[in-house]
Amino acid sequence: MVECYIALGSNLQQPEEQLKQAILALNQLPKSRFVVASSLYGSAPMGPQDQPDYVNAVAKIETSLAPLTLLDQLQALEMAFGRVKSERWGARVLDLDLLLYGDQIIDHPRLKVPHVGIAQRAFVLLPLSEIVDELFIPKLGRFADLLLKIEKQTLWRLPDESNEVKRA
Ligand code: ROI
Repeated sequence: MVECYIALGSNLQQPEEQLKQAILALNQLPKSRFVVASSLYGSAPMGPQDQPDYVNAVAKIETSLAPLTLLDQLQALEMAFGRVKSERWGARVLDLDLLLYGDQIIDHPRLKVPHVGIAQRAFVLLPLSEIVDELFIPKLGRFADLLLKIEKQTLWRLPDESNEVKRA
């Protein structure tokens, strides 16, 4: 089994509910074990500003699926949640990004791991910091150093009521 981290994001159709359902769906992935999810965070959109705020989280799983098979599974979930491919960096019902696949570097037309945006995105790094202590990210270095370097972005942890499902 390989340890993987997946970023979740939504800013359409009750994003908080979308993320809760998506976390439940990640629990059902074949040949995988769900480990933990971060709290849910609200975040101002990165990219075009004429779209709603996002809800973001990060989940950790262990899997014996190959990287592209895992990607297929994640993309099938995005479709099942009603994602339609629209403009680049536009609003979406559900985004599932494979951030890390063990310590592998993957450079495939369909999949780049570590995920390209990881180091610049507070809405990825902050949730991730809740669920990892030490992590070495291939090509980028120590996770703790990335956290120190991140530029200020608007991000807020959603209230406890929104985060109750994962403590059940
Ligand atoms: N901005 C935020 N805050 N959260 C996201 O998940 C997110 N995802 C994206 C873009 C459009 C880059 N902006 C985002 O894909």
